Amino acid sequence: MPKECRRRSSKDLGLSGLNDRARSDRRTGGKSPSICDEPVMHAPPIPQVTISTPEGGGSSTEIQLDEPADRAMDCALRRQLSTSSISSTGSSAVESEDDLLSDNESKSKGIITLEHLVDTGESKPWWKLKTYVRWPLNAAHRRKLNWVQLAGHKGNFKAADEGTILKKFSENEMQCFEKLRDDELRPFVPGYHGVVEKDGESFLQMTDLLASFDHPNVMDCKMGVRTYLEEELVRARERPKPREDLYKKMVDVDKEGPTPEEHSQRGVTKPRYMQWRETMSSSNTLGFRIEGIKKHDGSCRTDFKKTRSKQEVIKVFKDFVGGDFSIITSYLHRLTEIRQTLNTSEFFRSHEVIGSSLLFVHDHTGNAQIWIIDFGKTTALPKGQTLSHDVPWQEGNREDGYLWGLENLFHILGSVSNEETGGFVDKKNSQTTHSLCDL
Ligand code: I3P
Repeated sequence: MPKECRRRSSKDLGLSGLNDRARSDRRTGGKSPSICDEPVMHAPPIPQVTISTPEGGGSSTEIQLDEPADRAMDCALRRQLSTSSISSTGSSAVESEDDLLSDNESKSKGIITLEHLVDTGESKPWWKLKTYVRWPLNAAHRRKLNWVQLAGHKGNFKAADEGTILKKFSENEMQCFEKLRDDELRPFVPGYHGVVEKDGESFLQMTDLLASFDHPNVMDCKMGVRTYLEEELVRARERPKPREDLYKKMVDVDKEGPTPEEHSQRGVTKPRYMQWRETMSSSNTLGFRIEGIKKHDGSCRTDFKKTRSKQEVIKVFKDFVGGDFSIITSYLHRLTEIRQTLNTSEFFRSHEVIGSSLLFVHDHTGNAQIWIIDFGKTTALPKGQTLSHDVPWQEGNREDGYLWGLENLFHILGSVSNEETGGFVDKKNSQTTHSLCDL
């Protein structure tokens, strides 16, 4: 079995479900970049943070994998937890610092399984409808199913009323959604419908972004050069907590990853792991990384931890659109809108955006959209302070490299478009995209 089928990791890959045929009836219906061998832009220097940890480590315990009953279940339905935007513990009406900073391995829940909700037509609680099934399903069976694709910390999502999903409550994310209601970015983020209680827990109710798609293809790109909060660094320095689960994840990808000290204590701290992830993937070099892809046929890949170069990223994008380059053009239009809106958004200017993703979704009808998702670690700056989002991070300046990553993403997609169609023209700006390599 290929590795990508056994080990999966991604964050919030899809916000929610694939819809049955009935719902699909409502579906909505010059010169451009060259490909360079080098990263599109030079990465801003990322200060290396080495946190020495006590010999023997802290309280690392093995991550608890939540295996489904049928271990032989089709690999496409399983993936390893990678991340989540926020706490997965408790009902958390008020989020603690621990929740926000999330360096507690108890929050990791291991294998994430796509949970299928069998549409029996009866009104049963969501959890009674949950079942694990093989993919691909035969056509008749598939029509009966909606699934909710869970990612991030296990249990973070639940099915809700048609067209919406529930995400585990996070004070931080809720505040972001409240502010985004009045911000120019509103059309580019999931619709927010408030806080709801279910089974004694609080959730944020959000629009199901996949509801208007028929068998969507979904890609999650985590934005920014930095995926951890500055507070996490400070805390790891003051109270280093080596984690065995992160050590194991590191060794899985690269046996040489841990330092001799980390090997001997079989643990790495959260920021150290996050920095390593950024270096192994394209976060540091391109300002974004591919976290996961789910295709319309149900296949799922999250083995992108070492997808680093521009060429590798281009290859993944080409495969994602399956040769339909008109989809790339649609994505470029949407990215253009997002870029323009970010430039004028008060929310964006006044927030450090960490761990947020762009969710790419398209289907066979040509419907293609991108949304900005996951605000669990997006934090407001002190009043009056703003970020430019495109200058190098230095500890203390809270810059996240978001716009820098967006620019690279834009030019990489432009490269793909150029190969096939001769280029994407950004009509609003009356110019053709150029790779920064060309300039
Ligand atoms: C995870 C990823 C997540 C992070 C999670 C990591 O690694 O970096 O962003 O969650 O920390 O384990 P990977 O992608 O390699 O699986 P947060 O973004 O919430 O911090 P966690 O284990 O503390 O949840």
